[in-house]
Amino acid sequence: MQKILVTGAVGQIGSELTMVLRKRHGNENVIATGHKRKPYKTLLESGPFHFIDCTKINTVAEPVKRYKVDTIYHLASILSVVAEGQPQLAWNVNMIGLYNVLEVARNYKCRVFDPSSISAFGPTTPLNNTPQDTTQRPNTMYGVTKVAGELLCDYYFKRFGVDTRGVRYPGLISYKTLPSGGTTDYAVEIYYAAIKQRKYTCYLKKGTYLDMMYMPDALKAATDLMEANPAKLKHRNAFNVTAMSVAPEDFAAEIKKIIPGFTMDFKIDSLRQAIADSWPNNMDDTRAREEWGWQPEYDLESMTKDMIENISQKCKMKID
Ligand code: AKB
Repeated sequence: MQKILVTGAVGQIGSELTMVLRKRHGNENVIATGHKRKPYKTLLESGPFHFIDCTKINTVAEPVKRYKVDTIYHLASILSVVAEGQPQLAWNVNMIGLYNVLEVARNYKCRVFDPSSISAFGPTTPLNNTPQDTTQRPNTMYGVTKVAGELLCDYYFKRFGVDTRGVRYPGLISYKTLPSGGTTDYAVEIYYAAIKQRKYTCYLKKGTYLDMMYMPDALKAATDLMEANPAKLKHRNAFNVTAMSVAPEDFAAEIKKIIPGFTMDFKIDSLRQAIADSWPNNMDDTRAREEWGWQPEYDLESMTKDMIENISQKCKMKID
């Protein structure tokens, strides 16, 4: 039986991944950890929860040692917009935090899942059909930490034999936990606004294509990769994975099919637009498909239907 520790368990991915892992491996075998944010009742009551600070190695090592952890899903990270505002904080959390997790993994023989992101690419990367192996010269602090993280994870695998694996996540969309401080957050906001106000003001321009993915697929990517046969992995850190390439007007058109009165206008945020413009329009995820069978289930249409159904229920609002 695996003993798993999840960092960032109160965040957008962590809150859902922890519950999936608990269902699969048993509640007591998945140790959720967070930093400051209060954990949700279900997270807190369904299994062990500890506050840790990834920038302090002892706080990471303590639960790993205590619970004899063998697998770490390291999800604690500062996202792109916050990282541009506070680059020093982003370096600390994203780099020192990862370094500490890798050191603990080396000492206690743990496997590590560490997600990278589309932000690991930059303005000189091919924008369309972005290859798995290509130019990576990001111009944001978040992107710098993600490329460095990919390299560091590869280094720990080659140098110390730590079984590190990762994916480059696109913008993630979920109705359960809101993202915070990312460039792609609009893709979640738009659904809440459509249901609550029937209108949305988008901070990215029409025609800004970005890779996106529905959360159930993002969770599947993490667990499938961690369960993949290592002999088949030619790449490790990190695999391009995508489910759809979408611009704001595509979301609006899909939402309008279910909420015909929905309207969208634009008020461009120059920081977030510049970040989005530096990221790929669509990635080529052939390597993930070939090496560990990656296959997303949701497209824009099925995701939109599911998002609208679930948010309406959550907000107790009827769509007519
Ligand atoms: C962000 O927008 O910062 C994140 C990401 C794409 O990594 N969602």
